[in-house]
Amino acid sequence: MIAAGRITALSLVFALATTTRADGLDGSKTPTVPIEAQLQGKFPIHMPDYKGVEQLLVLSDRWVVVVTNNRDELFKEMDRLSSGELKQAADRWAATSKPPARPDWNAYKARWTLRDKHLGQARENIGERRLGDPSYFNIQSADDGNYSQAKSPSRADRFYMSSGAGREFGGTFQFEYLVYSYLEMPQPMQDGKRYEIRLENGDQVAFTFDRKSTISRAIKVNQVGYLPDAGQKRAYLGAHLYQFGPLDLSSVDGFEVINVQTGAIALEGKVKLLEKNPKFAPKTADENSESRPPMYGEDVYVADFTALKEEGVFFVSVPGVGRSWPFRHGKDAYGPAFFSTTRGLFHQRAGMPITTEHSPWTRRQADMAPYYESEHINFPLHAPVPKGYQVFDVIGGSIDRSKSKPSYPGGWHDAADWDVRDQHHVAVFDMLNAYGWAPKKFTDGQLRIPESGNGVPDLLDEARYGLELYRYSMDERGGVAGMLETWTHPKIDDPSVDYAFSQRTRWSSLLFAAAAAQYAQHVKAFNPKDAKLYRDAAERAYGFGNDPKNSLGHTIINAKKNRGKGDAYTVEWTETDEHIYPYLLYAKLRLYLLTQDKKYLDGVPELAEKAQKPLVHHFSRKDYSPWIYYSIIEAGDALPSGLVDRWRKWFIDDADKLVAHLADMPYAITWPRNQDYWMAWGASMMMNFNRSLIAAHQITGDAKYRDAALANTDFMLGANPMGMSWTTGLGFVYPIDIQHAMSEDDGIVDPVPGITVYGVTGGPVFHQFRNTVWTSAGASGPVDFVSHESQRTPPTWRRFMMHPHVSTAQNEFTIHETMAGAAFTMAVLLDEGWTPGKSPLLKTAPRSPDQLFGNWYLP
Ligand SMILES: [Ca+2]
Repeated sequence: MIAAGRITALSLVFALATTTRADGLDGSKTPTVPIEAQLQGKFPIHMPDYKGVEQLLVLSDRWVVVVTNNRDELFKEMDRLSSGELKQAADRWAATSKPPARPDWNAYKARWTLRDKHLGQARENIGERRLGDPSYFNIQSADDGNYSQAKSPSRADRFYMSSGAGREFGGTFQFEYLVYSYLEMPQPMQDGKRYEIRLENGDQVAFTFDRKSTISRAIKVNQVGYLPDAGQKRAYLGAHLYQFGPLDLSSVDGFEVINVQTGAIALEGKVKLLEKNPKFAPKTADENSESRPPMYGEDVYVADFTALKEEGVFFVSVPGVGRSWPFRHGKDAYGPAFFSTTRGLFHQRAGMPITTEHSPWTRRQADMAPYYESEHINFPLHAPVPKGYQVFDVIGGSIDRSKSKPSYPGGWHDAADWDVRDQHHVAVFDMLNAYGWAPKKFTDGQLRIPESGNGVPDLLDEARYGLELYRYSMDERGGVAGMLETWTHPKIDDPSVDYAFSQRTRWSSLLFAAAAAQYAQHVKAFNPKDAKLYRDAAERAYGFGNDPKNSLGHTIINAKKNRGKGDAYTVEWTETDEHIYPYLLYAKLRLYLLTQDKKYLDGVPELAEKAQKPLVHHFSRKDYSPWIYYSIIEAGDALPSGLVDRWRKWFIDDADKLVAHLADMPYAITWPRNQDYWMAWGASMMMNFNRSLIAAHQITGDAKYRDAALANTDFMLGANPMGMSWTTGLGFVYPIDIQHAMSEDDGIVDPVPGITVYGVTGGPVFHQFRNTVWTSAGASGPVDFVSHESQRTPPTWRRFMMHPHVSTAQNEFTIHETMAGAAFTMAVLLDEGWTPGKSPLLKTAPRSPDQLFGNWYLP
């Protein structure tokens, strides 16, 4: 995770990183492809003809959104107002920002000073306000008699969105800001007819309104697919029109589910209203429900197609609205998503480059060698970090260059940048548990990774890679480090920073021991030698962690202010037994399960009593804490039945509590309806809730738990108010310009697939957008461009704005907070016998930029 403080430095880094690389690792020659033909069949997704208009979003036969981007005209006008100074500054910065040139910092500053001086006036001068004025638009049709004479919309509004960083004009625009013109058609469009919308400035878009080819963004489906035995299969209908309120769908009647290959109607049904403009439930009994905020700003309708039996690729077609994105319906629906999300981890591998042999998304190896030592402590996950503790000050202030190891292939880069930390073991445990429940599903060659073909299921290979760095960090005592980090957020190839391991601690060693033991248990059947290597490592790490002599006790950690460049200071901390219990419990259980040696179970019942429980703060749904206690159930035959029963009950109770939320939530997810807070940093990543649900399903066999996990998954893959798939590369409308250095630097517009971003936070629109786009500075003070107050407070579940640098809480991700839960879910939902050989995945290339619909997402 990257803290907010790095933003200025990062913006600069990204501004610099746009040159073509000689070594071919920037993707500049990577071909792009359109959406797979097999997903479109007889009903290719209709692409309008654009002239000057950037995108058209159809909502229904009554409402469309014309998206425009006026940066060229705006830049020209600002330049004119600045008497040519702006272009000079922007050109100068563009020319000097890339090495080996010396950056012209005056030009860097002047671009933004001049922008801030003239932007407000320039927006007035180019007539941007007119983009919310009905008379600015003319709608005509050659084949719909209602529009034989050009008509203006009956109502219109304009709305602002960010589609990411502004990279042209020397970065003058921090945002690629888009104007969404909401237009109400004076008469409903007719099925199969062609329409043309002309803007007063001559821009235009022509399109067909057809319920079998025109995507309606108001129809929200899981854009990946549905399993035939899912207990509930839903498309949701609804949209929020800001000052005009919820999209009116009251006249909608039936829907059809159509097979794209045969063209046949596989299922028909009625669209039903679930709830009009739902609000959050009261937080307390005495709170008035009317005073609670709207959840989505939509009237939520549902097209329920649970009865669909036929397998294939389908879409939902709704007369008067349009059609959905295509989706798979079949036992193998999640195969491609398993491939992408697990390979998302592969793309994060530390200590190696990603080359064209394994992916079109390539990067060099991050420059981290050698690995030094430091006094940094990667504190126990369940305990608070000491007040005032600054990782960068500690590493910068205590790095010991007298001890070092060469670079080594192992571990995953955490997020947008390059550090590696053992919080990531949740991904290891997730994969190993999914494997342990259904070993036959996972085979060698499934993932197109360097270890494909080694005889070991690729899923186990990826889990091993996550562990290798920690095995490598093991010292002569058996102690294992918990983190590899430097003192700043550097570029991938910055030779001026040094990386260092954190201290070997009892808990990091025990955590590794648990994971290494579980890996050894599963790999034994394929590679006994590797199983022994990992068993030995697990036992040594356990020996270190189980020995109180290795406690840090009361310790004084050296640091220096300003990331190691300032005054020296110290931080004190005391390790207690409570810090060790959960990890000791875990290591004992996993070593028993590996070796069947009952000595490891000594003291387990007492430890299970004393150790911090799963999900209890600072444990959360984003970590491995449930897996510690799930191991008690796995070792149940050798433990007191009361203890085992208690933990079975814990999982069932937790899952029941989650399942109970489903009925309350119009968009079905296991989120409490009264919670409109604490949604950030992966908290609203609903697939993180699937660990408890799938565990309860394993324990009881009751399908309701798996169905709840499927509902969460539907929501994360597009069946949500914004119609967004929150995982890159999955579905059609996923975030494009995210906080991920590799995706920004590889020269490919389509981001690295398999990354689930934080997404909706419930928080406000980031201040740079408010201060530049909602309000622009003008010669005589700030000019407000927001057309209606409703735009300043989007409904809570619509609070996401795409940008790679300035909105970290929404656009970044981490291995443990978001990626692990997605990879786990897809692995659990994978069908036995799935291989990428049955799909074109091995040849997957980035999508063509015009088909990256997440650039134009639904507000
Ligand atoms: Ca393999």
